[in-house]
Amino acid sequence: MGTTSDDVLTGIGRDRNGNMTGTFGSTTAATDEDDHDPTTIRVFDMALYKQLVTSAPYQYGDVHEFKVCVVNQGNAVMQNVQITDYLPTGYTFAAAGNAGWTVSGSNLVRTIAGPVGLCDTVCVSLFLNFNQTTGGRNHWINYSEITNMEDNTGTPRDDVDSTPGSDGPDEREVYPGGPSDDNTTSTDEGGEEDDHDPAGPKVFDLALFMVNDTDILEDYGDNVRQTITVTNQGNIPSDGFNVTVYVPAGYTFSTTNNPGWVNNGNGTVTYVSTALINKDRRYNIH
Ligand SMILES: [Ca+2]
Ligand SMILES: [Ca+2]
Ligand SMILES: [Ca+2]
Ligand SMILES: [Ca+2]
Repeated sequence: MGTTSDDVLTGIGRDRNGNMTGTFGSTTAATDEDDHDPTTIRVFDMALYKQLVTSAPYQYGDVHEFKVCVVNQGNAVMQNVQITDYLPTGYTFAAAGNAGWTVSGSNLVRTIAGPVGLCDTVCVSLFLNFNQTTGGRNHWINYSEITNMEDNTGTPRDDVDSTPGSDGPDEREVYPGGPSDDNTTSTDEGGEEDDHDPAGPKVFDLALFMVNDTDILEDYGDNVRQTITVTNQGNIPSDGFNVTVYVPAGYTFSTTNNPGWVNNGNGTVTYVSTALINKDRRYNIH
């Protein structure tokens, strides 16, 4: 269907006895018998996967390269496949290397002109600045999705097993490294969908701050309590940490009031914790 011999009535073929049939001089193939005309449905099915090209170790301020790929899984040549990148809190649009991408509100958009042939995969790069945030599981998970597509006549088409631009909750439940990451074989329309995929780094980042709980001292020799808070600003859990405090002149370490702390005898004291601190959570040491 759709080829030069589709609907042609003068095709040259052979009958059951092997004799030539049809009109000589026709440009159609010898196997195109005039009693046989194909009918088929047109299937529009694009999928998308996304990967972080830049490898660890990561530092805030780095530029990260992502690769976004669209895959033609249908039986029609497609064109003008529009990709939307849902920029998360921890990334900003890099100044260089992003020809073809445009800013659209808080998102980034790029159209792959194509044509994207049957079974073809077309990939484009996206460069983003990796920034520090206050922390959180999703701050560096960067999702992309197909938001529009056309067939080769320029007609916008719906997808057989996904909804362009849906950006649904189940699509957002797919995480880099998870079981549905880079999955282009899903047919779960309304679920995780094959047109939507994440990429991002694993970020391990613990922050510490210390406050005085005692504002006014009555006498020399009084106890001063200082609370230390350790915050997980990354996007993976921390299952243990050590804190060492340099005790300044003017203070002495109180062994009785500091269970869990060890006096190292060199002017420092150390607290060893095996506490699990999940993403975006904090742990107080009193
Ligand atoms: Ca599909
Ligand atoms: Ca699809
Ligand atoms: Ca991915
Ligand atoms: Ca979708």
